[in-house]
Amino acid sequence: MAIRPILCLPDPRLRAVSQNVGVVDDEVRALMDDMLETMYAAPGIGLAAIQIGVAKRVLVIDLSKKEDEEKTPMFFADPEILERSEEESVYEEGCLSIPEYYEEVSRPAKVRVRYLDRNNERREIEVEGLLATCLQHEIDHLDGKLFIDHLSRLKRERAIKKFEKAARQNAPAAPRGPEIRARQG
Ligand code: K1U
Ligand code: ZN
Repeated sequence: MAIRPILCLPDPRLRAVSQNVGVVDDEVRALMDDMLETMYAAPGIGLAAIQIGVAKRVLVIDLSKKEDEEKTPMFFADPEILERSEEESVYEEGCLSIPEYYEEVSRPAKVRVRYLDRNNERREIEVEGLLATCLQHEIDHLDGKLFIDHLSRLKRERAIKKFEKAARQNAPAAPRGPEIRARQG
């Protein structure tokens, strides 16, 4: 198992649409293990494969709160939302790819989801509460969507600008070409 770097806004790979895996084999299980370790280390309650740069429709979730609490990891491959409730619920969401930025998002309160589990068994679950919110947030990642896409245009553009600026400031300085040195010398 390995902790992998998490991509952050404005990395364009976060906008990729991920591909179905079809079968959960040892390679997909190894990816799930790396994702789980990366999510626990962050820490977070969910992670989609594209957040570590892998464009496969795989996600992990663990909503257990305390470090000493027994871990309850959930593994999903090729998830599909079959039904969404009309009723919505609002939750203040965060995202490991948009660090230290939180906003309220409204989503369907209940969803029915079909997926492949870690043992390649096809399953269907109906979920509500934080699990419904987190699953929808992670499935959005698989479609290249971020939670800021659910906000007003003003809030979304402000957030994107903030992270673009941070990325520019953290970027290594461009190497100076000989013509610049010649002009200076
Ligand atoms: O997908 C991600 O970026 C992970 C994200 C999941 C999520 C959080 C809240 C609502 C919907 C989806 C996170 O885990 S952000 C971090 C977080 O919520 C958290 C971190 C430590 C302890 C408890 C929660
Ligand atoms: Zn996220």
